[in-house]
Order: sequence, then C-alpha cells, then structure tokens
Amino acid sequence: MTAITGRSAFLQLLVDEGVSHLFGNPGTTELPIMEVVPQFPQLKFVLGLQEAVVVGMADGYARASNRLAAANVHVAPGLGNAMGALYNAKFSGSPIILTAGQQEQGHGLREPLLYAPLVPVAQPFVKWAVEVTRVEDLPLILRRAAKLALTPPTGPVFISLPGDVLEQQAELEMGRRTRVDARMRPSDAALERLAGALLAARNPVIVAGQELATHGAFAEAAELAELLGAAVYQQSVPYAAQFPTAHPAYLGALTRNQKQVRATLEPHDLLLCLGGDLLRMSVYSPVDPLPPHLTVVHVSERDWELGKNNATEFAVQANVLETLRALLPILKQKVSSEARARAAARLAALLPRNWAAQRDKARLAALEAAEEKPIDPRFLMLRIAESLPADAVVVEEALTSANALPQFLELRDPHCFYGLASGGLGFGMAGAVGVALALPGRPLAAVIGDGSAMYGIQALWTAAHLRLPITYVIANNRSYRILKERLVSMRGSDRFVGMDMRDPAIDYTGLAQSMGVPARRVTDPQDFAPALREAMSSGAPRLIEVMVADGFGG
Ligand SMILES: Cc1ncc(C[n+]2csc(CCOP(=O)(O)OP(=O)(O)O)c2C)c(N)n1
Ligand SMILES: [Mg+2]
Repeated sequence: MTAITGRSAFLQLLVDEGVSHLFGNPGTTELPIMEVVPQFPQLKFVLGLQEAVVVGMADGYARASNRLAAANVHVAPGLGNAMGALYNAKFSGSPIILTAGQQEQGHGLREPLLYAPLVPVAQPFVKWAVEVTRVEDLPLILRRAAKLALTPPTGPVFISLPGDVLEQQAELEMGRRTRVDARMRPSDAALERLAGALLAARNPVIVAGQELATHGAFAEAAELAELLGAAVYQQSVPYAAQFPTAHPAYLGALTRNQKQVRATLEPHDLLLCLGGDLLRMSVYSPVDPLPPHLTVVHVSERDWELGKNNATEFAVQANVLETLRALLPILKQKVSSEARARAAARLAALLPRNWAAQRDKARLAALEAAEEKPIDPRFLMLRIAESLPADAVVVEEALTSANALPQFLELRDPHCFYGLASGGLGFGMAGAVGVALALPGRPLAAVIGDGSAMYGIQALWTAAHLRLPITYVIANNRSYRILKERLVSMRGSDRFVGMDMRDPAIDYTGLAQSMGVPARRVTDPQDFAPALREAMSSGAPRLIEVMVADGFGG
C-alpha cells in the first residue's frame, strides 16, 4: 500500500497499463492531472487543440499500434466535441481509455459552469462508462477499463474523474494488470465443418475484413484463397489494409451499392467472411445486397457482428489468424487432386479481371487525363500511388477525390493503410498524427479532401509541434463534391446550397504555414510527383494543396 493522490494514481495506473501517450486538451478541471504530468516522463503528453482532434489522434495511434491509448478531455463541452471522433473509434474498435475531468462531487449538483453528467453522454459509444466516486476505486476502475478496452471486441471506454477524487490522498492498493488471451481457436468439430463447407463449395468467395489486418493474417488469408481458388474482395468499408492486393485472387473492395454487391456475389454459392463487417452499407436501398441462395460462413471475434443482419449458415466466434492456422493444414489434408485442379482453374479465370488487371486498365484511363487542369483526381491518385516509397503508410479521407486510390495503391502489409471507418468526417487529419506516433520510421502520406480537412485542421499544429514525418495532400475541389453528385443522382437537382467553399476560397497552404507546416500549392499536374517526393523525403511535416477538378466543370 502506498499513500498517493488520485491524480498521481491515475497517471501511475496508465503507465502501469502500458500507455505511452496521453492525448489531451486541458481545462481547469484537468489541472490536477496536468500538475503531475511532468512526474511521469514515461507518459508523453500530446496536445490537441480541439477535442475531436485529441480523440482522433488517440484513434489513429490505437489502430496503428494495436496498443492501449489514453485521451483526456475537458468536462461536458470537451466530451461533446469529442463525440464524432469517439464514434469513429467505436467503429474501428480502438482500445482507448477516454477520461474527462468533472466538477467536484456535490459542487456539480449546484450546476456550475461546464457541468453536466458525463457518463450518459459517453455511454452509447463506449464499452463501459463510469464515474469514479471514491479514490479507493480508481485502481479497480482503471485496471478494468484497460482490460475491457483491449479484450475483443476491443473498443473505447470512458471514465469521469471528479476533482475531489483527483485531489484525495489515500493508501491505495494499486493492483495489477490483467490481459485476456482471447486468441480463440475454433473447436475441432467447427474446423471440420468449416473445412467441409469450403471444400464442398462450387464457387466460393472470401470477404476480407479488418481483423485480418489487426491480427496480421495476410499470408494465411492469401494461402486460403489460393487453395480454394476463391475470389477475394475487401469488405464494403475497406478502412484498413485487409488483403494483399497483388494476390491473383484479389478483385477489389465490395462497394456500398446494394444492387452492385448483389450482382457481384450472384455467381457464388458460398461466402466466407473473414473477420469483417458483413456487407455494411451506407445509403438506404430496398435491395438486399446478399443474394438469397448464398450460404454465409462468418468467422469473427466480435460476436455482435455474427448473424447480425444476414442469415448465417455457420458463424464461428474466433480469432481469424488462429482459425486460418488451424484450418489450412486440415484443408490441405482433405483436398482431393480434382478439387485442387478445380481451384486452380477458378484462380486462372480470375486473372484477366483481378486487381492487377483492373489497375493496368485504370492506369491507362488516368494517364489520358494527365494534362488536365484543374488536375483530374484519378491522375492525382495514380501519381500518389506511384511516387510513394514502398514502406509508406497512407491515411485517407478524401471522398470522391480518392475514388481511384484503391485501384492504384498496393496494399503490401497490414499497417500500410488507414481510412475512415464510420463515415464521420474528422479522422484523417488527426488520425495521421496518431499513426505517425505509432509507426515511427515509416513515411506517411495523409490524403484528405478539402472539406474533410476542416473537421480536424488543428492537427497540423500538433504535427508541426512534434515534427512528425507526415505529408498532408489536400485534394482541393473547393466543394463537397460527393454531396453535389448525390443531389444530382438521388434528388435530380443541381441547385447546390451549402456545398461550396469558394466565397471566400480557403487557402490551405496559408493555413498550414500559419501552424508551422511548410506548404505549397500545386496546380500543374506535372509538378505533383516531384513535390510529393520532396515532401516525403523531408522527414518533417509538409502540406501539398492540389487543385483538383470539382466534377462540375470547375
Ligand atoms: C462529421 C460529418 N459531418 C458531415 C458529414 C457529411 N459529409 C459527407 S462527405 C462530405 C463532404 C466532404 O468533402 P470533401 O472532403 O471536400 O470531399 P469531396 O466530397 O469534395 O470529395 C460531408 C460534408 C459527415 N459525413 N460527417
Ligand atoms: Mg471537396
């Protein structure tokens, strides 16, 4: 037992749980914590200038490191600002301990400035939300929060820290950390059944999900695809690097167009979803994306996802990597030479239309637009993909401008790509800072739409402050192009209100420079690749504002 204050115990517990960075934006209620931060040099405080950015950075860090991240925000308004980013973190299952200072117990009852109950605000987006009411409970709560955040299904947790709890001193039993080994392998019976179903399929298809990235199962998933001669698609929200794109069986990502997905899946008789969100859609359609004849087999460690929306013939709650490691030898032993030959024929039939073949065609189309001004976004994406160093990491939130990026960007390893998971804008600018902190030594390009950039622009300051090697590429089409396209296609109107950023135009180069990030604007398509190479090799933050076509003649 040690006599310790609540504030020191909080940071001591974070350190003991393996937290290396505390992302935060302080206010008066967090001053007790800020007072003791200097006593914990193992915990690097990372200042974000708005709470959405604070949690976005923690999200990026957690996603790229698979480690516990901590973020601290300022009472009710700070938590409110962070909710969109917390929504993203929930979608990507990021293990984050989010805390907020809270008015002293009793004082809050008098409704001082900044007070509101915090637990009900955070609750819908976290695995557990709790307010500490006695300093004696702090170790138990912190330890449980860390364990919960890191145990699959991983995800954020929230702790409210009232001022009186932080100030109190007590003899505390600090406890020890618990890590749950949740690398579940299916039972022998389940593996047999899985192998039987896969080998009996006439034309199986694999949907590759983000758990393949989290657990680093590229090689195993690739081997399975080859063995089965199964077409592979990334899941409909391909927000991580989920499958090696150069694999002959890889055909691209499923779209979020129900009719299109249904047509894509129609020729298949069995769908194996490996660690993904099965056919998550975006905009409503009366069409069911799953053809009724298709047998669904789903392996995921997240039981909520299993059979959630679709009839699933066989659902297995397990770790994808462990499953594949156990399944592959069984399949190899069971597969007949005729079945092997059929699989090889299926694989050969995929070659003319696989990702590599599609890329070559798309490349020619993009090159036809090489001279266009404003720059054609397809040409921009081609140049990005071709100019990046092989070990580069890409963070993407560029909406229509990045439509072509998945066609060109080769996914080589499970850490090379991070995109928007939930649809809630604001991940990209901030997430890049967290990803850069989690993957030191890897050059990083953040490809962001002009509209999206404004949901987390303050992240530029943190990138500059920490001198992180991030090149922000802002695709500036002076508009919310996606909304314009949808107003036309879904509502039959081209009277655009609230979708332009032209009066006045936003000067992203100036914005970056004002926050200490050297920047330049590119208007000539030929200038982009050299600019990108120069920025990426600088080892420091840079911003390139690229003037791209707005899709409506401008
Ligand atoms: C937090 C949040 N607010 C608003 C939206 C609605 N929204 C979706 S895309 C978009 C425009 C994005 O603009 P930009 O990044 O410039 O990409 P572009 O459409 O021009 O390709 C908006 C406002 C959203 N998805 N999330
Ligand atoms: Mg735009």
